[in-house]
Amino acid sequence: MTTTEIYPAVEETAEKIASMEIRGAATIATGAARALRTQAAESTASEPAAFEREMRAAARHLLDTRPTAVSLPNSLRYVLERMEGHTVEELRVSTVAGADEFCERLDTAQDDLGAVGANRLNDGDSVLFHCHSTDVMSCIEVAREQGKDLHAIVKETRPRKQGQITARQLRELGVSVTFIVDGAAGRYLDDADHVFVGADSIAADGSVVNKIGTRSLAVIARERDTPIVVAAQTLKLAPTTLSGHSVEIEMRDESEVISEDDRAEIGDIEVENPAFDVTPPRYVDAIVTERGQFPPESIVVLMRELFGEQTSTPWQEPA
Ligand code: RUB
Repeated sequence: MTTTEIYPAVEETAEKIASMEIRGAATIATGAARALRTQAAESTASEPAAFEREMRAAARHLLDTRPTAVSLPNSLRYVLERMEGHTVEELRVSTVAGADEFCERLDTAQDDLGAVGANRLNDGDSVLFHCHSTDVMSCIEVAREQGKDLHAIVKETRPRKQGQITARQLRELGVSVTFIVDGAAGRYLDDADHVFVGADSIAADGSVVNKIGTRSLAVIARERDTPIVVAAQTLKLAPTTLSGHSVEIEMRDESEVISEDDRAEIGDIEVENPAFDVTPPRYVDAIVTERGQFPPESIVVLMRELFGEQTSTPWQEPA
């Protein structure tokens, strides 16, 4: 194979991420790390430079799939920064080890985060959920292990209805579920003790980028004094926002919102499908991470500690 070709495992993972068969920021990050691992393990490159070029090309291919989830570049960065050695074999071993280490750390981080988030929940509490987040589910899982009885109000989360995944997993954890359409959130917030949401990216000013609808939910939750908790591993911190960059909001296909037939029947309309929105820090009570919980305004301190001021782009070809 030529040095710029993408291996089938990488191609397949990229397609699954783009089509959302692999979805949710943490799962996207693990999927990408595993794809790099497979490519490293199976590479037939005979020269170290060719191996490195292949790995960078694979990372760039994965990077282009979903622009908002910062866990994706953070995962690629973690693996590629650990690729080192003078021979193909050394490069292979270090890259595979980097990918394995990334997936293990992510698992541990999610468990640790779950323990912090569970501390916010009391026996008998009602929690309102938006979309589906594995970081949020980890909090609920730990709370259930602690024997806390919980009730869930689950928003459908149009257009892809990931609320159904949340509802199913909550039932598996023994949580009673009231399933509602998105527009009913205001009414049901009166019954909720907390709102729990995940994040795809968190900016240096504490703004939370998450599934579309999070912002309006946070605004009405604030109006009712219902605390809104964001469960997000530090993998979701977007280091480029430290230097003034903003997080790109992914626009998805209009077919997720309306069928071609319905659209034709309505007449000439413009359809837009932003996948995510930005919730300003003033609407967020706490960001729960594996390093403890933080008021959103202080997340920048953690970001500097973890990433420093410089963000590397190891997938780019050296000049
Ligand atoms: C999913 C979504 C989730 C975050 C966090 O969006 O917005 O809340 O990704 O998930 P999509 P996790 O379905 O478009 O990927 O906690 O699992 O990383």
